[in-house]
Amino acid sequence: MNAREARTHWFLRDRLGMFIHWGLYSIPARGEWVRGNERMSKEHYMTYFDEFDASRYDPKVWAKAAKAAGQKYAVLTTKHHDGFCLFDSKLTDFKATNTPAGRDLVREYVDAFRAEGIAVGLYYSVIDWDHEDYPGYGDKAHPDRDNEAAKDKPIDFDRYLTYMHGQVKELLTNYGQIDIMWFDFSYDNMTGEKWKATELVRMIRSIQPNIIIDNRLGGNIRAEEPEEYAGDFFSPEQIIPPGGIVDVNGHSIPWEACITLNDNWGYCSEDKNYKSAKQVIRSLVECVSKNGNLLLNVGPDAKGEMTCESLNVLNELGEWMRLNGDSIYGCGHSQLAKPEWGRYTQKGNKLYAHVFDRGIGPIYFQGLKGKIKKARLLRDGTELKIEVPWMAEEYSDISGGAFITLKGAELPDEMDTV
Ligand code: JFZ
Repeated sequence: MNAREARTHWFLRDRLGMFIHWGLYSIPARGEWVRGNERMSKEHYMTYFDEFDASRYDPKVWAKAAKAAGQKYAVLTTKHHDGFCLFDSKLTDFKATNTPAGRDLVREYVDAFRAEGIAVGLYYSVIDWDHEDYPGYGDKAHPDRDNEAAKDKPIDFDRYLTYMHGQVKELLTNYGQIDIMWFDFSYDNMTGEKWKATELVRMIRSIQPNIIIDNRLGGNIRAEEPEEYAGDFFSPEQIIPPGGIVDVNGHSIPWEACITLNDNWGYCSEDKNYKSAKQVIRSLVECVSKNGNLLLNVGPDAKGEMTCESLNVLNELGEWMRLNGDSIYGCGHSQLAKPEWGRYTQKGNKLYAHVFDRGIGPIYFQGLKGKIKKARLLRDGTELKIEVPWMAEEYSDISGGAFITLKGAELPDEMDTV
């Protein structure tokens, strides 16, 4: 087992996490890019800082929702691109402790999730629209991108790097064991050593030797010998890679699809385009069947509450996970080809058949004739009959397969019958 495999073992077993995007942008409620997208002035944005009171922020409630949903780890935006810190950084005044909230909100998050036995991850944006030494003018991602006044302003990017490294050090020193460091994100020439990434990663691992890091500091995690900063897992966003993620030699590497529940990461009051629990469950199964994880996002509102729609999906997901979690945790890709009626996940010699879609009659398992010791309905343990319907032997194309019969009462769960 190499170092990355040892570090990511728990992560690949746990499979399902909660992503949380929350900050000042939750007040205008037009998504976490609102300051950049609307080229909002600092003065305007400070009106949100002056009113941010987090009055219904109770991360114990979030942690209980995550736990009930079957989520085993979480990742919170400690600082997004806007530069606002939910934690009590000594290196800036632009932080939650200076708002009406007046508390270190990261501390409460870490304590609450850890108390529920959920692994703790910290999202940290290396992009920073607030820091005076972060390049603004001309940068397509920056609110000051076409602000002429910013054009000739000299910046000292090394000062920003000292600040950024210093904040990461604070996050990894002041809150006990941190399980995931989730950086966001490199682009154009702002990548790799531009962030002094090797030095940064060495510092991180010296403080938190077991932490896992995403791949958004740059580098090529798929290479034969990835850079030291290339990360422990690949983070595709809003897509599930059709063939999973493999390295240059075709070996599976750890990955995690991060997916929004509606069409925004940060709270967006008008966005009601929520995915159904059925879509989420089937996407989770798809990830696991391709050796990947699902990091499911919620965007709590200005006061700190998750939306009803999000909580409803998490509830339904949790009910399905309670009965069927054995087909997710510790499971991965099966050598068997994807069946017509759904997907397989596998753990050792146990094959989990996720039946999404079937017509009438028994379910066909290609290539498994004589190889199935027993078959059970996962949700309640009911015995299922393995049988060969009369005449089946006469069809050569099914001669190597086995059939399992579901009786009327065992017919599909709306989400996924396993
Ligand atoms: C980033 C953020 O900009 C976004 O607000 C959110 O936090 C998300 C999880 O991460 O979005 C990205 C980052 C990288 C790419 C696309 C969106 N990319 O490389 O294509």
